[in-house]
Amino acid sequence: MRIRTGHFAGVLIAMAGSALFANDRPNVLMIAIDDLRPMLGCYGDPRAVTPNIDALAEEGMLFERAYCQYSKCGPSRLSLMTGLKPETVGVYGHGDRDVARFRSGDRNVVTVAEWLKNHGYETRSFGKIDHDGWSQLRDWSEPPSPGREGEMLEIVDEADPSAPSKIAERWDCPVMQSPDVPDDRLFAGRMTNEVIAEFEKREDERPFFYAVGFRRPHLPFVAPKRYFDLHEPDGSWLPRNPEPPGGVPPVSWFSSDGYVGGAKKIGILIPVRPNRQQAILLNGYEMRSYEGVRNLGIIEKADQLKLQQAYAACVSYVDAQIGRLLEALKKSGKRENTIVLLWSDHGWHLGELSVWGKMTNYETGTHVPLIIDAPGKPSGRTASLAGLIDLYPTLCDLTGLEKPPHLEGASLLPVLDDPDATVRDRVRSHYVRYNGKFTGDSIRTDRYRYQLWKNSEGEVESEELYDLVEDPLEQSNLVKRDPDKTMEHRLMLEAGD
Ligand SMILES: [Ca+2]
Repeated sequence: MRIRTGHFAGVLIAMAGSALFANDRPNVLMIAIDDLRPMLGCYGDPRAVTPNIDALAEEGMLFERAYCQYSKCGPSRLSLMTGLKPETVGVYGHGDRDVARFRSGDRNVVTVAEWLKNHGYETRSFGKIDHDGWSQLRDWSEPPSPGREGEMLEIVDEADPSAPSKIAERWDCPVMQSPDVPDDRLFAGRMTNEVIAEFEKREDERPFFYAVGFRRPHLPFVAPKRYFDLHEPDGSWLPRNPEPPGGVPPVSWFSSDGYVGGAKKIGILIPVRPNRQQAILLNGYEMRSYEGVRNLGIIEKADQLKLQQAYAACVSYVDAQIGRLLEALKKSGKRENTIVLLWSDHGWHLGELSVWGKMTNYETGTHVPLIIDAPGKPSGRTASLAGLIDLYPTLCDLTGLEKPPHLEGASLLPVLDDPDATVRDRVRSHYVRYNGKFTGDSIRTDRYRYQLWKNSEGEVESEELYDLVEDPLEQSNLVKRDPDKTMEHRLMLEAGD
């Protein structure tokens, strides 16, 4: 069943909001983790060592079925911050032209940060919140503190790990490093120190909205050695679905289209329409663009395990920083009156469906961790469907603010009050390949995932339906076997939401 917030309920919420004085509103600590699939203990992943996020999940509400609206950093974050669907924003790239288009267009709406700022909040941004270079000064009470330019590519000097870290050259950057260095030799530790110092010295009377963005486990997988030592991958870590579903064209699962130019420079041609075997051998080019991974061909199992260990190490490293952050919040005396919100911008394939990376509309590409710990709300877990697009209206409700009229998501407040409640019967994800040559739309419903890819002529390139109860690994496309269920989902997808 789909529940819509009626006009009357909206008026009540707005009235409740206006009765709150600005200084009585709860603080918000929003923790963003880059490229984190739900490889967390609290999501039941036995590979994870994440005690601090697990503890936060115990205190808050864990959304078992939360999904991004776009499986790539910039568009996903723009959607979350603006409360608009990626296809409404219309920005799919990370280039200067894309930023300029967003800034100059009528979709440059009030973001959730600016909305809170306009309503009396001190708003601050640390690390990666918007995509690098995209932050809007008007959103924040002080200029964002993103770290050094290119901080994503932070590595240590292998010859002298005790030297300050440096920024690697793209395409020459090692895919992983495990230097034996203190946590704050690397960005996540340094940034956490900075936020903790702010908590310690803060005397501002206003409620705060602190947005803290960790850049790992995004590639390159660099973390202090002790976090690597926490993990000993074995064969059980390898994906059970390393092959794409049979008969499904590469357009749906081939995620290397953003790397055509770079690959060409090293003599590798990435075709627009590879056949299945070519696509498998070239898939995951985001990762292949780093040093230490083969440029072509299936990643060997021993290397897969090393990559998995490195990814898990980065997750544990970030988890440890989140523990420090939450401890500092507690010490500041503000924990009880602070909403803590934790999300990742999209999922990440660790070899599932031949993909190493993001940029698919499958479960693994779109499923994200989402935890909301709000004062006065019960702790628990919910199977209610949720999207990152829902966070803006949810934060409005939790802080007692009215919602700006442009929002396209649904407030998760009913679910925070009752984990059995639902606010949506589908979550939509969108993806555009080769600058618009192919566009994919997908919906996750209670039981199924449906995908439809079309070319720029509007012709169907791929149509897929997976029963996630019978086939959670998305190996068996039901489109031919179950035309009725397929049509039902196609109509739902085309109806919008
Ligand atoms: Ca990302």
